[in-house]
Amino acid sequence: MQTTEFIWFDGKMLPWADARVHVLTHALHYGSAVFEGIRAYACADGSSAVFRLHDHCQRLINSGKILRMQIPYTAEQLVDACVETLCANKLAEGYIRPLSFVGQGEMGVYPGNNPVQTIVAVWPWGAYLGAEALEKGIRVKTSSFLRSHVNSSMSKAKASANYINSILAKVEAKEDGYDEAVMLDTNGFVSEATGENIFMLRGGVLKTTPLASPILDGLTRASVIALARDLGYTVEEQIFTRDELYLADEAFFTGTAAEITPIREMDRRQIGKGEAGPVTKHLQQEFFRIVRGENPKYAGWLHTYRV
Ligand code: PPE
Repeated sequence: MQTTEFIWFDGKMLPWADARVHVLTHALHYGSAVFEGIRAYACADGSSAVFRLHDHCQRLINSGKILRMQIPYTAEQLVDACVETLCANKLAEGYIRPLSFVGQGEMGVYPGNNPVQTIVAVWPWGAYLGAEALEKGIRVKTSSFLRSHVNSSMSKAKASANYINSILAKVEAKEDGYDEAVMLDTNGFVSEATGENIFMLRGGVLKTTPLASPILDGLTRASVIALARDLGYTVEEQIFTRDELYLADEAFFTGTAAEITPIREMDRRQIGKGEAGPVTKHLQQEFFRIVRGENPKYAGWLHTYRV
């Protein structure tokens, strides 16, 4: 990865190499941490825009609430920490990773009074699923691993521990020669990918998994639902099966890291024409205009700064 100079650590701006924790940090043993992934984009006028920064910071606090992990900052303070870290690193475009974790103190599953510590790191991060993915689409497979039941892992928390489920699926998919995994829920319906929500288009209707499924309440998902409706598309939040996806005219993933990534093949079946479809391309194009501050209608989604 491309490193930067500073990491925000509980209010202090530390040199990258000095942002360290002890090996008996609770989170390292039990996964007791929550995080965010946020993107900042360079705009044509020389400023930069962070996409839905406040919403991401609020989601971090919400994730903590679900896990009974009290994060000692307000969303506004976290917003400031993110912008400070971007500016300290003179990063006009890149990825922002806030993380709150249970620190060192007692060992054992019960987190007790161990401190909750927070960091914000930033770094340049290109296309998540490879340079060609955004344009040409990716190949995916149904994972043999199910997304955890809604009452097993709390999917609405972006909790580090949840990602062992994603890692199992991602490694399997990559080792089998695919780019990403589509995960089914414990009822057998499509849920999401290892780090992305999923949309399919069939017969002119866009469908995405409902929040009652074991999925993260993705901010890109919510933004694409709103954008698609504004553009006149019909969007339904509805469960669907893997074979409905096989017959889709178009399908794509959404996520901060993955942005809007078309799916061109699933389980060795071509999706639509086997390329990024016209609706996917339309949404992609509008999405990239919005995040770069080129559509004033959605300026409310952007937090601008200058390095
Ligand atoms: N589902 C999961 C499981 C998930 O991890 C993400 C984001 C999403 C959906 C989409 O959420 P949103 O970013 O709010 O639209 N995954 C983050 C982590 C990726 C990583 O490998 O790290 C991300 O995209 O930043």
